[in-house]
Amino acid sequence: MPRTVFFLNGPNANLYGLDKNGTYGSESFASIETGCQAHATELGLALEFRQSNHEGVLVDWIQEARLRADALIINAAGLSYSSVPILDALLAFDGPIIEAHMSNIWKRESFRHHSYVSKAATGVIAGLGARGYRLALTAVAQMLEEAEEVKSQAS
Ligand code: DHK
Repeated sequence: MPRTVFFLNGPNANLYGLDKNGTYGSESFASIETGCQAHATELGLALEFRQSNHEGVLVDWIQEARLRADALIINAAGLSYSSVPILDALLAFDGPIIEAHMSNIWKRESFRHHSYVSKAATGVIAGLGARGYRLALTAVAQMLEEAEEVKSQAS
């Protein structure tokens, strides 16, 4: 059975590619999703790629991931720096969590340097644009495979 990965995107991610100052590159959000879906298929992962501008919706999806997902990739966007509810929901998730950002958040304004999501994340990928999203998928596929191997050796 394929492993399920939730890839959750926060506020304004739907505007990627339309951003006038080019911080997030020229690729549209829909095209980024298509690339991630294709890569997930290559990796044998079932991918749920979602975006919301609403904190509570993201919290609901993280709680849904507890029941349905083996790993979680999240770009909480601007909510990364403020959302204790998202952090608390992530802390209740059992599998690997990758925090992803399109831009290098540490090269930007200081208010982007402290992410609550990082407190729950297994690892962080930032500054590599949509390439980083595909690397995050590769990383979780490897982590899930390794966990599977450890489990089968123990049994
Ligand atoms: C995306 C956003 O929308 C910003 O609010 C974050 C993040 C950075 C990104 O790089 O993907 O600060």
